Amino acid sequence: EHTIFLKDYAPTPYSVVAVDMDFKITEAGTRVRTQMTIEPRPETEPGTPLVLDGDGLTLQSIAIDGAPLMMVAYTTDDDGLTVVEPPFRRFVLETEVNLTPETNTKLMGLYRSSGTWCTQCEPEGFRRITYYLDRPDILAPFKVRITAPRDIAPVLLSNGNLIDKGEAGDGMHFALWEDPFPKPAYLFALVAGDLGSITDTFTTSSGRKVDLAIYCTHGKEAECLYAMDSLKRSMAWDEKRFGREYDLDVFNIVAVSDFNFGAMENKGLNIFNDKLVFALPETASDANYANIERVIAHEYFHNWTGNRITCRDWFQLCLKEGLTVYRDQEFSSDERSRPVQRIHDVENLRITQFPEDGGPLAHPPRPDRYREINNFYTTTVYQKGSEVVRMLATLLGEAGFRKGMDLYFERHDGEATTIEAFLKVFEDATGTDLSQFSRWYLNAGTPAVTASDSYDAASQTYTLTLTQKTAPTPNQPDKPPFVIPVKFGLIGPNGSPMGWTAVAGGTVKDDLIVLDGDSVTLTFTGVANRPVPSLLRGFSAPVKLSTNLTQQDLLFLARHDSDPFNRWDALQTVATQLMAAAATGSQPASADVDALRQAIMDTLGDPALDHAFKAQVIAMPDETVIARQIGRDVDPSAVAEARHALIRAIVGPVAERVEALHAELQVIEPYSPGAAQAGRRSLRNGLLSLLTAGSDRGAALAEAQYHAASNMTDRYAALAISAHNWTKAAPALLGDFRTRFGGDPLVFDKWLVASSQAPDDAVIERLRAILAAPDFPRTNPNRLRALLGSFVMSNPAQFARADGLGFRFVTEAAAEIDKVNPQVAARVLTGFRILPLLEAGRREAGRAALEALRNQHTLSRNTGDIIDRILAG
Ligand code: HT7
Ligand code: ZN
Repeated sequence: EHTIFLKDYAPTPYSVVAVDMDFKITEAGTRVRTQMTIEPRPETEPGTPLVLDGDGLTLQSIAIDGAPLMMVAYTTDDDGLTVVEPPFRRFVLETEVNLTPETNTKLMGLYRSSGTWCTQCEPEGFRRITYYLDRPDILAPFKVRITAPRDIAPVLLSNGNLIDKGEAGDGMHFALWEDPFPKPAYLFALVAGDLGSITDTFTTSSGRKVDLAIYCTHGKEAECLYAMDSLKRSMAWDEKRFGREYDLDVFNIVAVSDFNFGAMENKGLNIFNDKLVFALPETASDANYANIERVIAHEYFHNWTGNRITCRDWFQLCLKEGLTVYRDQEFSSDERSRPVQRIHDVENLRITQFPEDGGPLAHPPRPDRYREINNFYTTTVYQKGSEVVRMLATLLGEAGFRKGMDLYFERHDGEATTIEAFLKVFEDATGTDLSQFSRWYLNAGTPAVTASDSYDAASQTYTLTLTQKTAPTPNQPDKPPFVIPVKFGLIGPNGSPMGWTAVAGGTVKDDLIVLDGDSVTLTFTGVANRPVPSLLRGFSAPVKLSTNLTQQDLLFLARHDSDPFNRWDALQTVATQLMAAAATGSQPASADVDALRQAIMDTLGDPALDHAFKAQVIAMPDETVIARQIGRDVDPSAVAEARHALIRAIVGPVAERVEALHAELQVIEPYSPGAAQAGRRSLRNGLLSLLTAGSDRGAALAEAQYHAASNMTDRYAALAISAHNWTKAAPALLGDFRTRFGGDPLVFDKWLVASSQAPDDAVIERLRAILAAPDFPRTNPNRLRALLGSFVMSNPAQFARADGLGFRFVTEAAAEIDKVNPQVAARVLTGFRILPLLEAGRREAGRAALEALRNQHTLSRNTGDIIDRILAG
């Protein structure tokens, strides 16, 4: 099937000067009339055909400058419309199509969600609305007229500013929107429906008053207040941190229930998955609140990084996504705790991106080919893309990075540009050569960095050697060395930082080593004692670090490192190593377990550390992280068992103290989603998790907490912990939760997630029954992802069962979902990327399930592409 290559990029022969659209919406269907003012580019030859994209459209009429086109003057097919010989001057092309948004289950283009008409155009949805040059380097100002029945659609929204509205006869009304900022079609949006709203205002630093509104289903208005608060804080932060002001008179957000992604940054009209807007303490957890804040910020920040400056082509996706994730992570760090945010983001990277980068779906943050662009909205483009920007900031320093960003906004405002242009602004602003650095964008794979050290007491010399190596990835057999910023410190025997008088052998500036060759050996002189090195502080590069540090050294770092990230990481490394060893047959020595327990208890007792950080320290490594540590021939059941056994060994002797701490930490003040209270709850629930997995006391405690909880954070934690450990009470608690909240779809998702995490052998049967129930909303992406996505990604022992039942359950479900919504099906199937990691029997069972799916069904390009890449890997 057709592969698109970056090397084939060429501008279109025609540009679009302006777009006027007219939507007539009725229950019977939607008529779309589009007038595009088009002109040939200076280099275009006369007679060059105009080729417009279209997907599933049927042309009703076509005219140029008002004159209908003869049949011979144009052709249409499945991929679009061609005007054979357009005028060789500026002209207006008018087309008309009829859409049936009611039957659009792919949720791309114009569709209906709970009766509301809404759109999703990124990346290639606009061509499902009208014939167009649907690519991000075509920028034009849009005027959009919407006419619809007033009773079913009193709210009519599009991008930009509202310039007119009124009656349109026969119970119809209209609104006219104008977006003065030239934009690519993927940022187009339209909403029409009967919606409630909350409103507010924000005054920008230059005094412009912006009207803010969040639209939602009637009755949900109070649940939008936290989102509104997050929006105002985001707007203020972008002014302060990046000097970026909002540019229109209005900023609207709409929450919809059926959405393929988290949210969409359409110019002036962000559309959100409602799970990232609605929050009340009784129905949303602290994690939900933090996510809402983050995604509201992310979409708002796109106004500058994505909208004002957009991508030249979809290969450049991480130009806007990686950068915008970096910006939202920085926002969350400033609003909450920086170290806690960093740990959270790195954990997420290791659990989601490292497996992608080390498996058959690996691709560079800036890929050079794709078959289906929707399959490249990945954790590599988003999260690794952010890490690459973060490394730039580390290498250039805060001031240098800001200078580069200022130049980026100044030089490229209003353009569709590239990763190369992005790197160039930093080169020009700081005089740094970033040609080797650009490899981070162009190469896939997680570099393995190895550190080894030695100390010579006689000469007071400390030697540190760092090497890097990156394994081959699909289409990229050889990896050149990356520029790896390694932040570091040396710690003396009493736990305080150690200095040196001189260093030779490589580039060291303050606390930064730059590893840019295959290896570097640094010699530090004037080092009074043997230090313990703290390397990759703050996770200064997205690499896998292995060191020759002993467990004792690591636990020393866990106690003494001034870098909170490395304190956390040292302890996690010890736990991961012990669990990986146990899963492959070497039971940990009891002295090692005792030492780890002691370090955990000391951390818990340290009054200088905050609750949220302690919660992260005591959270035991995820099963996927342990599996990666093992590296090959993994038996996920053995991993789950080893993990469980180590938790029992750690907690057993201290269960009473842990239980007392759990009791002590109860929050009695009224609920607030802020970091302080949320941190306290996360520690308390982390303790509950340890107790439930690691002692006989936990199950009853979890049951009691479930019933006594006054907020969703505590209730859901108790439910999820009970389900995950499949306690005696778990089935009854799941039953109670379902009846208690069954009517709220977003809470129903929580029930689905908790249900999918059960470790018992009957879990697949139960999930099958849930999915097969006639009233299961099988067209809603949130429901499907809650059930299948979390099963595939977070229940590896059952998903990768030796008998293949887990694999077949998922492929059979995916075959059905693919007919309705290929994007959702494809994403669920990415869970099969773990196959190469598994022991042979499971690997073959997984492959057989995928092959059966591939051979027995006619699949979408989305799922076909994912399966083929996994099977080839
Ligand atoms: N830029 C947005 C991506 C997105 C999307 C992609 C494919 C299909 C549906 C989609 N909805 C939104 C989201 C973002 O990164 O902010
Ligand atoms: Zn984004």
